[in-house]
Amino acid sequence: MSYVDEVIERVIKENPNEPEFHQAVREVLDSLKVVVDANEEAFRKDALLERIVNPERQIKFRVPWIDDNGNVQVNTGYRVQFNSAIGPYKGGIRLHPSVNLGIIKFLGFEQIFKNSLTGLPIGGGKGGSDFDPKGKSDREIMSFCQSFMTELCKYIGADTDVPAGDIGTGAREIGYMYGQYKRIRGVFEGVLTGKGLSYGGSLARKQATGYGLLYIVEEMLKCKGDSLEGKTAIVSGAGNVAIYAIEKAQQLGAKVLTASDSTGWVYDPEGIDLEALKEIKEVKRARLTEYKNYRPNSEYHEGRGVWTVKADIALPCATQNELDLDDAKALVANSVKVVAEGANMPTTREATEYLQENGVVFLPGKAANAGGVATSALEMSQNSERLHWSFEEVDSKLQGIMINLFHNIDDAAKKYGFEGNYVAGANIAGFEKVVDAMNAQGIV
Ligand code: NDP
Ligand code: 2IT
Repeated sequence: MSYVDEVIERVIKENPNEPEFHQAVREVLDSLKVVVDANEEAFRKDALLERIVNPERQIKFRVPWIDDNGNVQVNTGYRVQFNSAIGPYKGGIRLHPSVNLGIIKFLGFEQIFKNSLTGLPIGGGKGGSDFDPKGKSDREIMSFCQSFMTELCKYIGADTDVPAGDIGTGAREIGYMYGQYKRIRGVFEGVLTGKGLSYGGSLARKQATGYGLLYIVEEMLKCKGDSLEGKTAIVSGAGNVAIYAIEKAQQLGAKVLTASDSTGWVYDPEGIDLEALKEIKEVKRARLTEYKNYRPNSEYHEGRGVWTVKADIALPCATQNELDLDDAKALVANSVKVVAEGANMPTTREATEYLQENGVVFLPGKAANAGGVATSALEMSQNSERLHWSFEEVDSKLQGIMINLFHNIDDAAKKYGFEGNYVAGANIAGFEKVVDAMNAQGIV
């Protein structure tokens, strides 16, 4: 059995009931086979892959908080500090009832290679809780965030581990967490990113993941003599990533036909009304059913269905495994040209392979959504030098990072004989830098 297959087998055996983690490890290690096979003896001797798939540290803790009725609620908190070879652990905090250790480990594992691809000095980590922010009052959100940070603050710091937003964690939650960190630790430092602009946040961080997604798609198209101008796009999700992906797609001349949330999706033949979407989601924190009140000619559908709409470009921006084989078949039948992942692992393995086999350009999340964490690293830089950069400065750095990232994964794919396979290119390019740093630092 090859070294890669041996390690995959061990991961499955030693981490039972963590299917998303197995899926992420399998996808990365399978595409590393060509690199690992060429170095098998050295890697095996150093147990390099075993060290890559085992987090440096995983923290699980109780989060008690008091609801508006005076009852005590208890949730579980997690922080997985996966790999610090190239910098302090960096990655978001997910607040969603589906969160468990396996989900946080899959996200933390992906984050190692994504952060490496940004070219910036950030290691991989992720955290979260099974707390559900939906329907909670501001006071309840604050109560949870303060309790969560009371424990988490023992393990993080501007030079050790810097969390940020993810599903269910936006500017409001980051603010409450930051306040509690500062109160307990007594230091005003860049320990979280995605902060408000009045206390150390970076301009363009809010937009960065969605904007970065479109910058990489535009660069890929440019290399084929094409552009986003005049294209149609379908987007899933209606959160931070989806909203700013739609905004940039529209700015670059594309027409976005859909958005979705966990209850349903909207189809707007005239193109999504972004101001309406922002008001519904960012201001009112309401459901997409409201969209029809703003756009009577749009359609609202319960459940899933975004991927049945015909378009040139599909941008999954909601959650993991939201685009499966049947969806991929529908997209191919509708002649989709590009699928680029704004979310983390939104496309199942079977769907990814089907798309690639049918000539669809596929940009994996660890490359395509890296603009968010890259801009978080820019926020860290600004915090360190106690300065603020202008929106234009941050945005142009983000654009440069995404363009470089595209060429990096494109070159890696070509170098190893997988031209046009950006899954292989991203995994290989991300891995090479981490391995180099790990080798240089000895067996730690
Ligand atoms: P938000 O919480 O802002 O938005 C998430 C969106 O996805 C919401 O519209 C939500 O619907 C929908 N959604 C969440 N879970 C499900 C589900 N189980 N089924 C269907 N729809 C769902 O999160 P973000 O926009 O920040 O994150 C979206 C994705 O992008 C995640 O995969 C995240 O890991 C990834 N990502 C985020 C980055 C960031 O900077 N924020 C950076 C890189 C990746 P509803 O409102 O009904 O819950
Ligand atoms: O998945 C991700 O890259 C994020 N949620 C952003 C992480 C960060 O540190 O900004």
